[in-house]
Amino acid sequence: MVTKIYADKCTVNCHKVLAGLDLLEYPYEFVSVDYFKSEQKDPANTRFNPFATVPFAVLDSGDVLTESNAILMYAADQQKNDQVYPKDPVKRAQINSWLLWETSAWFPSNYIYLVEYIVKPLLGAEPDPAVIAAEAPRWHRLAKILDDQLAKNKFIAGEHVTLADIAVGSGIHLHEHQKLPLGEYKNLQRWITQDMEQEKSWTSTQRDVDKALAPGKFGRVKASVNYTKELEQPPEIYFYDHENASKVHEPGDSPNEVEITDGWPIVDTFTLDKDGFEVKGFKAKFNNWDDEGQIANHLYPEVVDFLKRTTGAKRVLVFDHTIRTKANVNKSLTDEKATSQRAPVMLVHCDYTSESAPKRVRQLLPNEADDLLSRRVTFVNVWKPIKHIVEEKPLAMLAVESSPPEDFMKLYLRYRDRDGENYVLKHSDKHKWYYFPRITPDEVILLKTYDSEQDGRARFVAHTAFDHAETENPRTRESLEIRTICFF
Ligand SMILES: N[C@@H](CCC(=O)N[C@@H](CS)C(=O)NCC(=O)O)C(=O)O
Repeated sequence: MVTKIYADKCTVNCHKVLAGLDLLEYPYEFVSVDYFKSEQKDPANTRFNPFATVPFAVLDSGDVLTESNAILMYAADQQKNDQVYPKDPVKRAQINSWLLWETSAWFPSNYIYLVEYIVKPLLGAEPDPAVIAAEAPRWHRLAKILDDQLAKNKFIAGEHVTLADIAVGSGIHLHEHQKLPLGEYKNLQRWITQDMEQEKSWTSTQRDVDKALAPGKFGRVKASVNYTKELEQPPEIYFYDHENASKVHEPGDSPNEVEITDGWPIVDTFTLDKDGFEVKGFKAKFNNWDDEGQIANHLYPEVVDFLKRTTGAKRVLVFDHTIRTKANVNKSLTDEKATSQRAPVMLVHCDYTSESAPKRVRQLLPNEADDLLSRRVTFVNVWKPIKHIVEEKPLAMLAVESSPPEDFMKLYLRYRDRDGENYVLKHSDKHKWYYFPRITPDEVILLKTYDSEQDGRARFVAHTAFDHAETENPRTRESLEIRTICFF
């Protein structure tokens, strides 16, 4: 039996535990307790936790832990994580001091802002300015203490994130909506908005908090994306020097402003069959991104297993990948050499056409192609951030129901030894776009670029990177795209 965590993902102390367990990579089973329906008071839950609070943990021994910080301390010890919760007695006592301060002083003060500015409006009541005015002097005293500490180090207890950061950060996880006056506390502000909010464990668990308590945080962004004009001369790209290269109709000659909707609140509704894209958790064991040569040997087999499990395909062939890292931001799309290393593609396109996909199967598996093509075949890209969350140039997907076949045009790719085909798209006001801001390296976007079935399933999903800085001074997008063929 595995540890069971009873929690409501949106509350402060539950977010604290879920972010901390993710950071510690501690395995657990999640049991939902709806805080706003007061399920923590149900006898089914109070038989474990008589305090009638969430979170609480039921360990495999049957023992129960009812304090969020105690759950994290226990998990850190189980994982023997000396960085997140050091064994050194002094360092540990210092972290414990911050954990106790958080419970006794910091959380109660921030909780008042949370109740006034978030919980009351959600329940249809008005915030009471007198309550905030009464709390403000204490809050400022506490914020100053924390700000001074964060002037010394990147994180509360040094250069690495520890349980102290997870616990202290959780009290202000909705700082904008809590209307916390962070402005004068520059170190505190830097720590929460950059260092903590760039931590993948924090970011991935924060989404459920935002969804429940700060729905306004999700929204739409406007961005210009590069469509292609429908001209008599079809669009082409040459990947080598050729006399015609200068005379072609280049794709991407029709930039248009579009609205792109944050897909996180409805992430579970997207499926490969219905939408042609979906987001899944995928913690690859391989993470040696600086040694590209290792990707095929070590990561491809993980991807094959993962796709068999998620799509039900009998066989999966990984045939190519593209890594986009800092080192190749300035590489042009038509760079002939090292085509596996490129900058994000700022062009609305789909990687295969109804002709080029089967052709690719024949090129890759000539002896088996007839048999394989007699059954269902899909091309699926596995797209994932590497190293850190995406802070700029996210990937946007075009909803299939809003992009009929008439909007797709063939783009001819001229290579020295062969011709290829992509689809590019002409603009339409009906297009509906989605993206997944701040997606983490432990998640993947599965993107279908071809399906042989023509029974109404999504077949071709157009997509593009677009300019949208998520964070101040964003880190360059570093991502990996693995191209696969799934055989059913
Ligand atoms: N000391 C507990 C406090 C937990 C706590 O206050 N939980 C809140 C949600 S964040 C709760 O369940 N309150 C019970 C209630 O309001 O009925 C811990 O840190 O785990």
